[in-house]
Amino acid sequence: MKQKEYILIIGALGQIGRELTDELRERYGKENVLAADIRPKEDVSFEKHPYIQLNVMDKVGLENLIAENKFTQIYHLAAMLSASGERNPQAAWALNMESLLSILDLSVKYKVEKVFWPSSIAIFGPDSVKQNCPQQGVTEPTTIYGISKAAGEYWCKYYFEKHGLDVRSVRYPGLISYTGAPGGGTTDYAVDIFHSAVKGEKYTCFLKKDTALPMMYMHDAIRATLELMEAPAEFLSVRTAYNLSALSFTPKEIYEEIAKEVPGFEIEYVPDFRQQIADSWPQSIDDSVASKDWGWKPAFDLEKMVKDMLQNIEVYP
Ligand code: VAH
Repeated sequence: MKQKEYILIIGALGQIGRELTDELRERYGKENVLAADIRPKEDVSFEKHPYIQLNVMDKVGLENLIAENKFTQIYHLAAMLSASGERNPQAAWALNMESLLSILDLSVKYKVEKVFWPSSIAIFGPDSVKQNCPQQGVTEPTTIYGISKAAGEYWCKYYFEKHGLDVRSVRYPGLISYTGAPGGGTTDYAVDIFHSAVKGEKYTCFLKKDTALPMMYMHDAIRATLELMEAPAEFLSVRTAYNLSALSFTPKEIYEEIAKEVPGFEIEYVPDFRQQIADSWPQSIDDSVASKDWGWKPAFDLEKMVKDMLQNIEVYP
């Protein structure tokens, strides 16, 4: 008799974690998904039950939690993103790498059946193919975030090959969602812009208007994650991380799409240090291997995403 799923999601209050927790609870039952994040319980709105405060860098606490619970799956999302990571490189490397190694080790030790860990198109760099960047090719990331994700991919492949751990990963593009305030990512201008639009404010964009980047609506990202995790292991030919793609647009293009729905909305472009990060990344991604291996296909184009975002966005002060 197969054991019932019991899932731990670390970083449950982050941009991906919020929506992934809700979707996992829909599919596996509220009580079978333990949401964990560094924030204390009293800070947490209670639809995230059951919830536990967890510092993923506390190795003893993390091992006690995993040893005491027979988790069948662990989703490890906690990380410092590209822009924040450049402000604090050592802390970004420590969080992004040490926590992953702890999770990989403990998942083998306590026989966790499946592990998910997010990589990013940030593993690519200035010498990578710019258009339809392939699954395999030049990476050479230039941010600590990208370096940690590239290294993490090889650790995941190592634990799959040496220990048989079924750890799976995707290279998320920039993700856009209406839950939660914009974070420390270079692509988060594409979230921030909606908050300005709905508040009737002029948006000051920190990237140049023609900076095309790979992007994806969070609904697509969550579905991709679960389709990968539920795919039969024998279908999977990639054990670093799958390229994932949906959209590619510039600040000017998303501004114009929003302005169709929000007459009078204005923008100005004042590039900062994040322009250099954006310029180091591909403009679009080839995800044909994900499509071939596990049938990936995005559902949201730019127009459909903009309409859905404006209908649902939670305005943050
Ligand atoms: C960032 N949102 O901007 C993340 C993402 C492709 C970028 O990984 O750092």
